[in-house]
Amino acid sequence: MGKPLALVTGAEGEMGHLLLPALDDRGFDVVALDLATVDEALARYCVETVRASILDLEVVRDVVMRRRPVAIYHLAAVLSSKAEQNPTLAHDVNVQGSFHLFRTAEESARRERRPVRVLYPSSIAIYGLPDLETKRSAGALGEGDFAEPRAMYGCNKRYGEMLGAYMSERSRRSGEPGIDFRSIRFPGLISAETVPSGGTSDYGPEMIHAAVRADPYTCFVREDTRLPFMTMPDAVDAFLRLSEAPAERLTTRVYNVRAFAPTAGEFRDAILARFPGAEIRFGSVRERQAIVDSWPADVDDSRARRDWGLAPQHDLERALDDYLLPALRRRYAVAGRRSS
Ligand code: AKB
Repeated sequence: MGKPLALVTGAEGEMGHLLLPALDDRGFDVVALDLATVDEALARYCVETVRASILDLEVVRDVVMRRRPVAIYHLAAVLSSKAEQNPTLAHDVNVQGSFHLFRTAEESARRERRPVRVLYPSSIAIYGLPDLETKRSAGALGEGDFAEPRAMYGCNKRYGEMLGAYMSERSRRSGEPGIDFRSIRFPGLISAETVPSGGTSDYGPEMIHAAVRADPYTCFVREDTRLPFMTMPDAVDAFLRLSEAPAERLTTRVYNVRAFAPTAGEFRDAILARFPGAEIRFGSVRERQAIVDSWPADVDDSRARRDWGLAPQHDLERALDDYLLPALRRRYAVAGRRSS
């Protein structure tokens, strides 16, 4: 029997950089699909790379039907800040693209007579707090609290969650193979491999990358803004744990995860403790501030811990000292040597 095959859409994005090697390590053949050319360093983990948009419906269908993946990690998305600027594109990619992919995965499942596991990164953006007072008093939100998004990306992701859960349940009831949909609402993610773009939790990673590069940084949210975060290795570990969990252990198809929840000011203080000369200012940008003000200060991840053993390794201190700063110092020292 050949190796199981996983398809990763949006593979060249932030999560793909750690997910592809992790899937390879776990014995998967990996097919990567992305709008951009997949980086050579990543392509070596793949049996095929496909340069296409998730909206190239024929190409997506061809890849799924030809490669017959047992698992699909659907990472392709337009993130929250970009989605507010371009809601039509966000709807096309996040809603139409997902709908078509899920339908094609279902078609493949029926043909192969076995389910296709669909792993879907959702987001804290699906929450919608009406005002700051409610955000402060609500504390850590459970999966069912305030799930009424106030911005485009959150609306798109909430629909994706509901669509996936609906399709899974429908095939379970009918006894026909279909998609086995599993989703994580990720908090802000911080990677040493990549700098994010298009998101609204980006201020956290941007501040850290800027400090290591010795660049001044103006943070686009207020100092008292609080959001949950997680490092990318912990996020990938969570995704793989959920993917591998026996179905009978799962009590929902959509889980919260988190690792630490600092204010932007606490981020700055942790960075200043390590880089006393770092120049970090605050200059809140109204549209982006409104987005994060509607997101929760924290989420309750107890269901993920109980059902499939969520166990993030990095709190903020360990994220900086054990993962981000050593890797970023190496990365920017190498970049500095290359450009000098
Ligand atoms: C974004 O800021 O849009 C993402 C997210 C929290 O889903 N990082």
